[in-house]
Amino acid sequence: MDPSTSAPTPSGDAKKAMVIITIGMAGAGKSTFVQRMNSYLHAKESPPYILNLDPAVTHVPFEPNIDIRDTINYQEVMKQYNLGPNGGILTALNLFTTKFDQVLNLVEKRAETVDYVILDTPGQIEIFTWSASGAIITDAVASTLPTVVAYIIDTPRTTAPATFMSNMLYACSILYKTKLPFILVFNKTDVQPHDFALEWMHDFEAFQAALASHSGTTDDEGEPTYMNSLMNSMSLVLDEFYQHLTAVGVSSMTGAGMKEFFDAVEASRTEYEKEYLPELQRARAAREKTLQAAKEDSVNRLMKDLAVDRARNPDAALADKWDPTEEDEDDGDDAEVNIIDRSDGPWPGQYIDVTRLNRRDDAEMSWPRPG
Ligand SMILES: Nc1nc2c(ncn2[C@@H]2O[C@H](COP(=O)(O)OP(=O)(O)O)[C@@H](O)[C@H]2O)c(=O)[nH]1
Ligand SMILES: [Mg+2]
Repeated sequence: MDPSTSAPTPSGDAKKAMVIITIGMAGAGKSTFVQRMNSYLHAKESPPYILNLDPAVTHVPFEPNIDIRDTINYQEVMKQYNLGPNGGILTALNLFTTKFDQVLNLVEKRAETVDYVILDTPGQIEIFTWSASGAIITDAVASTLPTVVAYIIDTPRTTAPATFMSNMLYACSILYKTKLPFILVFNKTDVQPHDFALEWMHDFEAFQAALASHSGTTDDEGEPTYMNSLMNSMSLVLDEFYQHLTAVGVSSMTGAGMKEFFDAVEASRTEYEKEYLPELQRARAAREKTLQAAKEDSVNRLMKDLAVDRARNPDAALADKWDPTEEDEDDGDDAEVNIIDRSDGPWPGQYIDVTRLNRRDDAEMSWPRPG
């Protein structure tokens, strides 16, 4: 084995699988990119473990190991909650998030045998900028395994400076929300090379020049429009954001740039371990400390109340004892398990009864909960 790949991580275990979360606008090419990663990794004899989190997709170009569509019927969700497509996707994902501990359990088990776990997500980017389920999913995944966000950009459709900026602002808000290592993936370079984007990112004056040369940037008197001045100022703000990013150009169609992408992913592993992980551990320790203090405080108060109560009512206290003959009322409703790991079937995609399969693991089901 290559000694560099078996180097222990700071936590002391063997090298862990890396999670790649693809995020981006609808049509940017997330699913095609996931398929490209899939075939690239298959060629390297390191097949990834793939999760499809898009409940509304009718066809995915790859065979996911876990598919939200096996658990949640998005059409049914729209009907039942009287929602349109956007609300339907969001609600479907929220429902799926309630089962995410089971998903994570399956992922964690597979993480010992695969090098990469890949998440394909729906195009509703709001999920990752403000919805609870997006944050729960990214936090849960990232507190379990080294994680990187691959932000997919439709390069041919982002050549207008204003579109470019709005796409970068989305990326920016996801970066600051997740705080995870982040790779900008300029996709579709077979149609449009991404050098213009790199130039704009490295040189804000070049971006401002591009902005000024676009029509509609000056008003009737030749003064810059409000939008134009706003974007000029924002390009300065984004300059700081660009410092923290890696950008690669790929074509999911031809496979160009995939090696550079995976080099960036490996570099993110170090960033995750050096920056994200210590921060996570600090936050976790602080949370545990306050939780412990709160627990002790409430136990103390309870004991005090109880003592006062018993002193006041000695007769009642005598009768107030646990009765061992009383029925044990366990409704057992947590036993329901319906996340399907397709790769456990004799052949991919075959339905299997995981209810029985996973029961025995329920006892050890535990994952660190975020926030
Ligand atoms: N030319 C070209 N088209 C692409 C590339 N990647 C994706 N597409 C096309 O872009 C469209 C949207 O892709 P899809 O993967 O479904 O996007 P998603 O909504 O982000 O999952 C499809 O028609 C793809 O064939 C690429 O690298 N080059
Ligand atoms: Mg897709």
